Amino acid sequence: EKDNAELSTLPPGSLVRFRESEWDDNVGYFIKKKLRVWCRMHDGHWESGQIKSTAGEKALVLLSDGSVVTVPTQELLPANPDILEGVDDLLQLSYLNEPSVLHNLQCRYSKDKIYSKAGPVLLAVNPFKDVEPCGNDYITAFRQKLLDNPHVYAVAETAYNEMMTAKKFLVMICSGESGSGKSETAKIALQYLAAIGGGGGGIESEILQTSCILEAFGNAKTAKNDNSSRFSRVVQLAQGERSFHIFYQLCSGAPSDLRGRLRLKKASDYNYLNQSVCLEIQNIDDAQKFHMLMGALNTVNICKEDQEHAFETLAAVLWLGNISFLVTDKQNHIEVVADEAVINAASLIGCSEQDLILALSTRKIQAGKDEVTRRLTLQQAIDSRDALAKFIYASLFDWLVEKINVSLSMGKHNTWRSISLLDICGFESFKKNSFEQFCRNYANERLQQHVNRHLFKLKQEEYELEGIERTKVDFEDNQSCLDLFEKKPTGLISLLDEVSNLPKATGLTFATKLKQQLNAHHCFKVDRGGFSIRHYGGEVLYDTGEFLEKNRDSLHSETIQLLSSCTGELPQYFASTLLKQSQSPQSASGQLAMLSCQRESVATKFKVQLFKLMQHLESTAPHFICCIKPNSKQISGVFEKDLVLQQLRCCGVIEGVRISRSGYPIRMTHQEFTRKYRCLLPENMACQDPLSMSMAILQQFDVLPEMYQVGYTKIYFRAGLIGALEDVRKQILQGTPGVQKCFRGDRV
Ligand code: AOV
Repeated sequence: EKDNAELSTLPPGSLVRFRESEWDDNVGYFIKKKLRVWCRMHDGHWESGQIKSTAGEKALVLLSDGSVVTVPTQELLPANPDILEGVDDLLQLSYLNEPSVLHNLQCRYSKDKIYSKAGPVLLAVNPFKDVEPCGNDYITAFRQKLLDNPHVYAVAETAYNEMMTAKKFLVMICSGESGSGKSETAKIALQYLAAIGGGGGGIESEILQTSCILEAFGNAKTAKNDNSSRFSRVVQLAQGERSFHIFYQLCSGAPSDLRGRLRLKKASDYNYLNQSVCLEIQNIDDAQKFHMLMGALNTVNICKEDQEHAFETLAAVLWLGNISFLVTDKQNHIEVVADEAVINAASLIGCSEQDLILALSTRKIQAGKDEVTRRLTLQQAIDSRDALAKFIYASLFDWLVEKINVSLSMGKHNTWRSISLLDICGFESFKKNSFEQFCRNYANERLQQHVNRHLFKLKQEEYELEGIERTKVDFEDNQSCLDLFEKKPTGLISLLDEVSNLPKATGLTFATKLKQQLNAHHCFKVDRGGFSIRHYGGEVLYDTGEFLEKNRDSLHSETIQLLSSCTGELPQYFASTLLKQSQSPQSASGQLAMLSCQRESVATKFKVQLFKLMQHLESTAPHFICCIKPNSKQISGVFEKDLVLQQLRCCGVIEGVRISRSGYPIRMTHQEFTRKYRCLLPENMACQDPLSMSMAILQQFDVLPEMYQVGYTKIYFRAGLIGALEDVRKQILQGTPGVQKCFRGDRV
């Protein structure tokens, strides 16, 4: 009940009678004591200040810029003492509210400290320039434990040790939004692991070179990231974006004999590339990148013949995109224009022009017992051409990964130990969200559950190990949002598949179906032109407009048949792999027919892959790295608080921190605690073992037992306690007379 002036004259016992409610972040203590605060301004941003006086529900606050404002007390949150400014681990903060967390990260970022910890999670704020020291010297320093600051190397080192000692399967999970630095972070981790685990047999450079290859084939320029890991982008591009780098690299870097064999033109001559009016990336030389790629393919031992096959396949995709159609009747039926695009595409995949034309313009349909051939309409033909191009490209990518894996594992033993690096697409919310965001956000919802459950488990295990009372650690599980997606037959994915199978259905049909079935679900709402979902990272509005087209996989038996009859080595291989994946015991032609009707929708395929990934993750010990994008301009030195806060919520950092702080968020070893606070004890008491001394300090201050737990090696506190002890310590160190007097033992 006393203000600062009285505080210093009271003896410790009566001075601090800790009550839980007083330590709540939002009420009481910090206002009464006029401590430093965060003050929420009209526009929602937080300013730091000091309470000057209070009257009822209002406080007069002196802001750090010298101005004074009157604010409702519910707009105030406690700020941390100076001593905690820029700490390595957010959990060391006495107050873990959002402005404090943001301030800490910004403080570190301004000093080029891009890595911080949030308990077991490493936070990496994208510097958009080279900052944190990397390279061999630092690898050695982390290996020899000479450095222990938060760093990707430290996470990789812990994971490596765990793998070697506990013989475990490990995974390092990089999450974060597009352009936040996941791939770069994964590469830094890979660099460390390759250096310490390569064994000097040359595999290090092979492994590192794989990034160059995978990026060429798997990455593209987007509005958010010049080098974004992407999919499905072969046939459709948004303004200002590019398709996969490899196409541009090939077009500008292929030597003339290869150009001749592939009948290659400039990138601007291909429809799949020129539609977005963006053919180059600033400061990137595609031709030079092509030479680096050739070097990488050689290092990884992809033979010349296979390289040639891959380039042929890429050129075939480009030529397929140039195939055009002529509408011949009122029903919109088409004929294929037999121009150089058809000639070149057919020759590159190894089929006759006539077969390619037939596959792209007709479809066989079962009418009773008979099979009739129907001509395709313009839209059907475009879909069928694009589906073929997408299938060929996706298969090429899988084939390449397989080749790399075979090459890297050549002559090496299979082992029971592994570290996986997961570089997952992050949670996304744009003004307009479609099927892609639907899939991404669903995957993130699953991953988030994995993270939360793991952090929760870690917390429980730690309490048990320390032998302290079992404390109920609550956390918000997102199972009901996952049910919204996965439930059969009334979850979003089942309903989407059901409607996608109706030939005449539109986005509106889908929206109506959802309204009928899901309106009662608390995470779901029918909303402007679509629906919205309450994700753990915030509400996202989805536009149902293109959902059905994107979900259908319109690869038909004609196209599969065409590929399997091709003489080109890769097209044939792609078709046979597809057939092998189908479990049907029928003849090849029977299988083809079955396959085209049985092919799963994109959403279902995605769900199956996600389940496989989750299964793998369940069996591995995870290490989490959460990447954060400090600004949307992709430049260094700018820290936009709102953007960062949004990501901290989306990455689940705030929730993770909440889990870690529920129960007793602050922990210190007894040694650390007594080293810091023994000055609070009268001299004659400061001579015991650390555990007893910790207890003595707490008793001296009459701290209520429910505010702390004493473990075998550590002491755990409820939020806010350290902030108060710190205030008293500061006064003692500053020699405030009343306090000194008290601590000399003159108890009242
Ligand atoms: P992402 O993986 O999270 O996006 P990237 O790893 O591609 O993001 O990073 C985007 C860009 O940020 C890089 O091209 C670098 O310019 C810069 N960058 C990121 N991390 C660092 C770092 N540690 N040091 C220096 N620069 C960095 V996506 O793949 O779009 O979801 O799909």
